[in-house]
Parts: sequence; C-alpha cells; structure tokens
Amino acid sequence: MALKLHGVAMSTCTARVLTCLHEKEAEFELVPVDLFAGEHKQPAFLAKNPFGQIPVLEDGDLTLFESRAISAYVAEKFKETGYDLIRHQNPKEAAQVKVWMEVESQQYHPAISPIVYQFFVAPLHGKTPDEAIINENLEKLGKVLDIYEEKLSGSKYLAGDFYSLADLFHLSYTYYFMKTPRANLINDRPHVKAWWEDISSRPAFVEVASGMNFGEEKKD
Ligand code: GS8
Repeated sequence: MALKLHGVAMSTCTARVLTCLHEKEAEFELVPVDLFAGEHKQPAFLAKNPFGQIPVLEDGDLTLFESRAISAYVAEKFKETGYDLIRHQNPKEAAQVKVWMEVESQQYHPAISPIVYQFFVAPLHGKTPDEAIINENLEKLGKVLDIYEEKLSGSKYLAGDFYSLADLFHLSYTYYFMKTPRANLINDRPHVKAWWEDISSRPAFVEVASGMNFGEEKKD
C-alpha cells in the first residue's frame, strides 16, 4: 500500500517531506488538507496529529507527524532506493548528518522561520510585516550563516562532501526566504550561495518548488 502524505504542497513542512519522498523515488499519495476550512483542527485530523498541524504521514497502521521525523523515517525505510540521504553504510558520516540535522532544527530554523512568517503569513492575516521581529532574526540568522560559510569552505555540503538529509531540511524555508528582499544574507556569502544554488537545483526539489507558490499570484 502506497504511503499517504496529508498536507499541502506550498507548506514548508509538507515540502520538506515531499522532497525526501522524491529523492527516495518512493510511491505516495498527497492527500490535501483544507487549512482555510480548518480541516486540520477537526477530530478526524486531530486523531492523526493531536497538535493539529500538517504534514502527517500514514504508512499502513503507522501514523507519524513532525516533518523531520517523517523524513528520517522515509529515508530509512527506502534506504536501498533513490539517493542515500542518511549515509547508512558509514556510521561516522551518518552521525555528522544527524549533527547538522539538529543544527537546522535548533539554530537555523528558529532564526529563519519568523522572517518567512513575517513576509508571507502576516500579510494573509491583514498585518504588515513586523520590522523589529525581522531585524532581530536577520541578525540571528546572519550569525548562523557565518558558521555555515566557514563550514562550507571546507566541505561541499553541511555534513561532508555528500548531499544529505541535513541539507535537504534547509530547502523549503530558504526557498521562501530567497524571495524576500533579504536574500542577500545568503548571496553575500560565497560558499553558502554556491551550496544554496547546488541543493536547490536538485530535480527532486525543483519539482517540489514548482508547487510552492505561497504569496504569489496564481499563474495560468
Ligand atoms: C511544524 C508543523 C507546522 O508548523 C513539523 O512538521 O515540522 N514542527 C512541525 N505546520 C504548519 C504548516 S508549515 O508549513 C501548520 O500546520 N500550520 C497550521 C496551524 O498550525 O494551524
């Protein structure tokens, strides 16, 4: 039975799992969740994720939420197919992948997500982006990116000279961030810029990004 992913393509967290599924050439069905109708807060969805958020993955009798945990499961389940995202044959490389997955979630995400929220989500609630929140987090993000610049001057990707789940985890938020007037934070750091251009041009993500049109006019 094919995997079922509940979510929407333009959501950053859904896009994270979608990218992983594409890298692994896994068969799946995307089950749309109507966020505007509040479907994710209804009992049927809350039974799958009590936090009422997308994405959720169902694999037979297994139900998972949290996009990073779902992605790790997909990468492990399909470790023999598609691209090896977790370096499963090399414990030391696998450990470095885990380190940089944590860095994304504990350092990068807390800085980049409020910026993306202010530019793309606040306007949907009729609010003007809050400059103070944006600036405070740009400063935090800049410090994280200084460390990335140093790291990426010694290896092509974050965990080593191989693309991994750690790099993949950065894609969806950075994709929206690059559409803001503050993309220079990435572009001004040559190694980070080269890394971004490399990881965002992988076919798996190019396909997912084609559905990430948050905040843009719908194109016919
Ligand atoms: C966050 C899920 C999340 O924020 C994860 O899966 O990584 N840590 C979790 N989901 C958002 C969409 S993010 O693109 C969501 O469901 N928002 C609606 C809501 O919170 O009501």
